[in-house]
Amino acid sequence: MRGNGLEASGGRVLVIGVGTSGCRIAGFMQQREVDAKYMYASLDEEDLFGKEGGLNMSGWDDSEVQRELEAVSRGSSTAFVVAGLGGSSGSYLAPRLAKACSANDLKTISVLLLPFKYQKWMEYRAGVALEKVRKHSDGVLTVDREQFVEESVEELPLNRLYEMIDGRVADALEALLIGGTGRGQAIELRKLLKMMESGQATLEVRDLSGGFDEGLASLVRRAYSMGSSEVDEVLIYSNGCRPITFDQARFSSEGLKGLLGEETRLHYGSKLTERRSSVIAMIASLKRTTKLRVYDPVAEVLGDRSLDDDPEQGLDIDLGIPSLD
Ligand SMILES: Nc1nc2c(ncn2[C@@H]2O[C@H](COP(=O)(O)OP(=O)(O)OP(=O)(O)O)[C@@H](O)[C@H]2O)c(=O)[nH]1
Ligand SMILES: [Mg+2]
Repeated sequence: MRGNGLEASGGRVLVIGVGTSGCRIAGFMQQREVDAKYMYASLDEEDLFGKEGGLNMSGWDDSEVQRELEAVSRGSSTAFVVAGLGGSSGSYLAPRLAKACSANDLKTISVLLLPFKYQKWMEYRAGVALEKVRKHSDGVLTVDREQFVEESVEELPLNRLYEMIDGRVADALEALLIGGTGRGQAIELRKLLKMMESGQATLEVRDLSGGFDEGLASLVRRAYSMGSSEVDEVLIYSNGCRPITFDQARFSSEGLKGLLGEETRLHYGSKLTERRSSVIAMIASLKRTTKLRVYDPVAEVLGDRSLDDDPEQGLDIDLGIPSLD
């Protein structure tokens, strides 16, 4: 097991895989022996196949989820809730698990995969789930699945494409959890949490089949397309046998500062592992006002207000109707 450099700050990270993608991503990380505690939850028995301690949470209420989490999270102070949104299991269970994590005083980082653009019918559910998860998380990291279509050259069958995506996300998350080895420079989770203070960040991952510089250039282009008014802070890091060199950091930071503005804070990191392949990833923390592609239309209407649990109270909004007494 590789250490995750977080022990000093309070125990092992708890990684919770939720639904098909979440369970697969967490499963990849566990297979690769990333030192963390693992928990798997779904409404679909198939997602839990071969996962020790996998929980079919169909029919569980909030208090059952919370009790389970209390037992599993003993000795951990940070949790990663990993889920794909837009389907059933992830959208339904991720908010509940995030809520249970924060109720157990865990620093909660939720990693949420957004549906493809063509899956319009999933957007509403994904948006609502995202908003709910956000309410219970210290930081939300969204991964737009669309990024993997734009750069995928070969035609993959759908299930292989999903598996490839989940593998890349696992590669990127792994680097946040394993401590710096050899020449690698540790990416501190604390820094990541600080970056996410505004509440949201996005993760972009590139494999290096087109070369390291092309991967890096693709990330820089992506940051640019997000726009300087949206991006607060950027972390670029690699995981695998290829570290980011000083020159690459210097050139890309000149480019990024030129595109995003001098005041944009940039961080670089590399995790060196024995693996032959590498990925390069970027986490961009976004200003609170940034609208993601998938958003909750209800939250949009309510703004800072929220619906009362007690429906009679209603909303304190002047409807402009003259009183009829
Ligand atoms: N065909 C296929 N689709 C997947 C796969 N993984 C994710 N998806 C799609 O992504 C959506 C949401 O992500 P998932 O991680 O699967 O979420 P889920 O909670 O398991 O969703 P459901 O399976 O619909 O309950 C799903 O509804 C599927 O459309 C996969 O391995 N194969
Ligand atoms: Mg599923």
